Amino acid sequence: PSTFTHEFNASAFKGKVSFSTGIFINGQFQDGSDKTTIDVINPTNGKVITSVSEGTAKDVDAAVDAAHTAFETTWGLHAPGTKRSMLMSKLVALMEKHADELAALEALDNGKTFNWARNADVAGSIDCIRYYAGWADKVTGQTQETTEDKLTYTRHEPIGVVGQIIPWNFPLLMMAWKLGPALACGNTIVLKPSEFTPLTAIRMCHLINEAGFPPGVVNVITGYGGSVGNAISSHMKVDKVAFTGSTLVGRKIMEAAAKSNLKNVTLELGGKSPNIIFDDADIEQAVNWAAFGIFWNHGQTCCAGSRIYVQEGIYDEFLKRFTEKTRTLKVGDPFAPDTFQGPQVSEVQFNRIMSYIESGKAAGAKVEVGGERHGSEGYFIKPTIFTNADPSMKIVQEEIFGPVGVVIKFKDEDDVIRQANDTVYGLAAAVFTQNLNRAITTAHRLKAGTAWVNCVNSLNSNVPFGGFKQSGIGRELGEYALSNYTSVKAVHINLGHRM
Ligand code: TXE
Repeated sequence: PSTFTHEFNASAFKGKVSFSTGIFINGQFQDGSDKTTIDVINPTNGKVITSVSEGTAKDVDAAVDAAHTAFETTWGLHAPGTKRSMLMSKLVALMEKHADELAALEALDNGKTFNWARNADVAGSIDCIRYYAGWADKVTGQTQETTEDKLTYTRHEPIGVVGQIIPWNFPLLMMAWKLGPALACGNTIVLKPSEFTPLTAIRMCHLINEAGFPPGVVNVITGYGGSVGNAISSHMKVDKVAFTGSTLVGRKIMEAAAKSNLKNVTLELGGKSPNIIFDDADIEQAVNWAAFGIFWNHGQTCCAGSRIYVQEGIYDEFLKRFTEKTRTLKVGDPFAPDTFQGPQVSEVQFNRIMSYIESGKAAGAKVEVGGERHGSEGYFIKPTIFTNADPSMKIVQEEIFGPVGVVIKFKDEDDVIRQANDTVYGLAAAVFTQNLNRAITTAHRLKAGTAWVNCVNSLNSNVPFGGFKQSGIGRELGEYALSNYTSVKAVHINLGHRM
């Protein structure tokens, strides 16, 4: 396989990075079986950064075999929790050692700023693996009292070989969310990163080897969804598939699982999260959080607060301040220290977002700020706010996954709850108010897997995250995620009951 070499020369990070970019099976880097490659594009200028090996269904077979062997010999029930925990802690130490490099790779490949990559993505990934390293020797079953002539207990056994398919919006963080609980519980892994952002996943494979994980415990196949992703989700010897991405592909994954071996499925899908701002909110804080809610990570966040409902008493004031705040968000080079927003991840995503902006304009919504590309090179889009939108418009109903928010006026609590819940999604929701009762009752009435009060996009490794309705199945993070990666076995032992 080829080697990726890059010289970073930004004030945020200087240094040469060089590593092999093959697919990673049984601890070895190798070319894909067809010897083809995928170009990795720099979203700031549309130019090729490097190319990585393209995996195939045949490579998935080899990875699954390696994962099976590891599961039956060196991992699974053969590696005690203390050993799994120790190896995961070694990985954490290596991620800390290479944190700046990982952040620089993420900024280069995805377009997010180095600062956010370092302080959110990389820091959050380290925190997540560390959190699950702590769980690895604490995954235990229960004993059940039945009758005195019987002993019954449960074991939480690893499921086996798990497939994990992840997106491009938080490449390293989504890898950490997937690897952490799966490894802690003793599963072996075949993971596919997004074809748009494979670099940090490949770099992690080097760190996984260096940490001393037995070969085959983690296998990473770079490649396309239709080939590698489909091969994983329809594989007869993959026991579980975990996916983060679009609702459209989530359906395909479930279908492939159903048509193959009925593998266990967990999904983290799209969202169109409401952000509700009541008259009595601290308006300055509401403006700052609302901007963070929709514009952080360039709007490419599954829980982005894309529908901003503002009560009529403060609507004009909020809109004025929100528009002003939005104008101050600096768009540009991800490595410049004062940049808030870099380019969208890819040309496809850029075009998708621009077509949503055009559809909003054509449907008669008003652009308060932004509404066009930024500059003439790369995939930059100005932070955009729409008003005067009808609830049936695409910009109100569909996930745009870009820096595009819609501000909508509402009258009272019942009115806004009805509008907020009028969506096929249910990933997250936020409410801003200084009235405690209203905060809690609203949080409880919103149909969403996460309800934020006076904050947005706030995540912790020990707090579960996942969706109601078409936003997903299962929960990531926290103790809850462990149940995605264990099979419960009930053991009944007869102590003297004779037939
Ligand atoms: O996602 P895909 P795309 C949403 C967001 C965005 C839209 C499209 O609205 O605009 O999805 O983005 C793999 N079998 N989200 O097209 O295709 C693919 O290779 C198995 C929300 O980039 O869902 C990649 O690794 N796998 C989201 C992963 O699925 C398949 C994050 C996600 O890509 C496959 C990303 C197939 N048939 C996009 N086809 C979130 N919830 O955070 C593709 N893949």
